[in-house]
Amino acid sequence: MASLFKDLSKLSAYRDRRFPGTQEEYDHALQTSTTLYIGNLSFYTTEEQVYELFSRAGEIKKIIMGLDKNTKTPCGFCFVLYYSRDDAEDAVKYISGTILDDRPIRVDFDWGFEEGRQWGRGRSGGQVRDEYRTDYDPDILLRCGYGKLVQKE
Ligand code: GTA
Repeated sequence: MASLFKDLSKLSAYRDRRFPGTQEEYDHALQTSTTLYIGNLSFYTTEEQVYELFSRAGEIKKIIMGLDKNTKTPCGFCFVLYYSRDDAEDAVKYISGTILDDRPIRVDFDWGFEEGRQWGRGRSGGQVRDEYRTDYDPDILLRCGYGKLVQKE
């Protein structure tokens, strides 16, 4: 069956500024990669839960939990590596938006995991985007954006 993901603009809105190659190489990686980025995870979601959900789309090669670089604890994202591109595409199609631990998770194509990418890049150790959060979040005490606002009050 023809891939539904031929249109590059539909592959991912995210661009990793630390990708070491050209835009063309980045686009090619996104079109062929079997690696997915999963965002908006609860900090309490375990690797076993991720495995249980994502193995519905196909056989998983590896899961890498995203960690806060200071505390070394999960900080709301992970990478799922499949063996097959078709399975990765199915996961984007059918699992993105699924509620896991009360949160709608985001499944995104990724250019490929490399050592170091598991760490949050935010100044506080977690993910960059959590530092900009101003909304209420059920992980309120953990996702630091809102936490910072509360501290200021
Ligand atoms: N495939 O959507 C994604 C994705 N995200 C969000 C993170 N990763 C992703 N991979 C895919 N799709 O390996 C990966 C990263 C890294 C790991 C942790 O997860 O490649 P991070 O979330 O801590 O940092 O990454 P990242 O991704 O480098 O940050 P982001 O969100 O792109 O922000 C980049 C810059 O934009 C920052 O310097 C910040 O100044 C600015 N920024 C981000 N959010 C806001 C905001 N809400 N308002 C204003 N500025 C913002």
